[in-house]
Amino acid sequence: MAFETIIVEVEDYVAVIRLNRPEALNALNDKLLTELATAITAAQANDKVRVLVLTGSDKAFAAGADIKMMREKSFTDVYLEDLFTPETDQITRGRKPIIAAVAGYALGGGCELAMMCDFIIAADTAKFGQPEINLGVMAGLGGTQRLTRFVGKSKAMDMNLTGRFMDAEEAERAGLVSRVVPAKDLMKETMAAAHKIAEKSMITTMAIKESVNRAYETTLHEGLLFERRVFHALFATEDQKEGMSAFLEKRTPQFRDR
Ligand code: DAK
Repeated sequence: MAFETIIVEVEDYVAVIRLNRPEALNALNDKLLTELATAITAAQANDKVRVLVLTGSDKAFAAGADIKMMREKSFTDVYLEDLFTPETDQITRGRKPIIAAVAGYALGGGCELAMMCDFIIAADTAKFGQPEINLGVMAGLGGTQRLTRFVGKSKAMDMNLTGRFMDAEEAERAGLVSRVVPAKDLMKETMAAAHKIAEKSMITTMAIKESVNRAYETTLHEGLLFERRVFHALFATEDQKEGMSAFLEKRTPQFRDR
């Protein structure tokens, strides 16, 4: 598939999707989000893909939604268009894991896009922020919701109200990113994580993704119940027998997604 604003490569069961609007620091516009949603949906449906990686450039993962595109829009425009909603619904709907590999700026919609992924690996150059307040608006794709769940109320308020940027070290301390790596190693480390996940049983991978995400949608009691039932269900798979047998026989498991 030919895209203009993203680059997609599939290799060794990992789809790498790179945002590619360097002239605007990968700012998100209709075209980019439509292409991204299309690419992610295709990767989710592709048997040759087990894990997705979303990344940007050394300078910017994405510097937010495209301000030029938004400047002249009215309430009626954004409300009736439901700008970005169908695309982001599509991006977050998939069952295979998506890792965000973030270097440089991840601001506004860029930070929110990274948070739509299952986890974030940050280069030591990464800078996260919700600076929409400086534009006379506020976050609209999760910056007051997902960010609050990740880093807590105090820091989410701080980020959204002051518009300040958080560096990678602070982001790791706050629980926004899973790890920080030197910028030159970002893709090597991210691909190593992706390949490690790609080796597992995809049934288990999907079950884990579903179960962790459930923690954000329900009470602890209901979440624990859900986790237990999914755990029980995995004993119906061949991969459970294979994984446990391989451990006891001191060999590498051969998962078959069955
Ligand atoms: N949009 C459009 N162009 C952008 C951009 C953006 N968000 N960010 C950067 N650019 C462009 C700059 O205009 C510049 O273009 P030229 O002047 O060269 O033509 C080029 O990228 C390089 O940027 P700078 O010259 O500014 O580069 P610096 O290194 O000096 O500064 C920076 C980098 C990232 C600190 C700075 O560019 C910056 O502050 N950018 C804006 C960051 C920002 O405010 N982000 C939040 C955008 S608002 C919605 C839900 C959510 C949203 C929208 C709708 N709905 C549900 C409907 C989200 C909103 C946002 O994200």
